[in-house]
Amino acid sequence: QKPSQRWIDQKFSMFIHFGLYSVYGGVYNGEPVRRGYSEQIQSFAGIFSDWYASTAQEFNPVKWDPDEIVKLAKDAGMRSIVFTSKHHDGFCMYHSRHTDFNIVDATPYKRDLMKELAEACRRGGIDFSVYYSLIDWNFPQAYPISSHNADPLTEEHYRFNLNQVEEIMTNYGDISEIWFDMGSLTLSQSQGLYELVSRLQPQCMISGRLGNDWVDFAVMADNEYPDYKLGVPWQTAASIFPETWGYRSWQERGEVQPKVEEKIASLVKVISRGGNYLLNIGPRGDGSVVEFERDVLLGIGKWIKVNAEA
Ligand code: JFZ
Repeated sequence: QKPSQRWIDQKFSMFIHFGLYSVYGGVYNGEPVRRGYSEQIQSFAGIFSDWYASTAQEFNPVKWDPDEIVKLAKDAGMRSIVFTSKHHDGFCMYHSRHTDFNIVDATPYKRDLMKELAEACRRGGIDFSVYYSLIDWNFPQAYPISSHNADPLTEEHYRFNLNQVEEIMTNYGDISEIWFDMGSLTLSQSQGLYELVSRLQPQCMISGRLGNDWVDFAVMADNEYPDYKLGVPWQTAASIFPETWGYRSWQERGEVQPKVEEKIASLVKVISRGGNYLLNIGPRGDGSVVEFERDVLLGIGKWIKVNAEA
């Protein structure tokens, strides 16, 4: 069953970084935070956990429209969406039973946004996948905001992750891949998570970041690709600008067309070497898609229609 041929055939997918950090948009106390990725603003701006958590009361993404997102992905020529179920801040974009720090219980929005996206993908005929951070700055035993993101998971934190991965793998239909990120795991922790996912969803492709060789595909950074034939399927993940994945309000974006050409070149390079290209968008805190990012995606889709579709 694995590697999933369906996954290998996706070729081009949408990554979405959307979470509580999107409300900040890379700004804290009225100042742009220039260090680090904007999705990690809590860490890079040194925001106290209780202050950061209280931002949830302002998180009301009423402009988020999952069917529009799916339409954008399809117009771009993408065949799946990988969504941040939980990033390092620990905020869950789905209704978790294992913490209140989630979009249903902690925000005025009160809706399971991830479930609505999964359903929109299904309606639109594209695959749905999740990103899941193994580190969690909101979890009491998780060494919150360590200067290095690689502290080992305690037994209790590991159990918490297992519980959350179980609910994600159970309540959101078919999941094409799970993009585990960061965190140092022992051999048996990597194996435990791998076996849990495989038991619940045998077809689900598991990302290289789970570690200890318990992986189904390797992950490369943008403009990286293996220069020899890998023994495993692989994917290249890229953001529109390398400085951030989450929304950054003060990003200098420039012209759309050169960016379209840059990303088409990456896409062609990756696909022609047998990889999958995963290109990110970072919606605003109100749920709207940044026009520049939308236009880049539509530009790529137009090129694919003219040049690559049989
Ligand atoms: C990780 C996260 O820390 C980051 O916030 C974002 O979610 C990104 C997609 O994943 O950061 C990485 C980790 C490794 C690489 C790039 C970004 N890498 O190997 O090139």
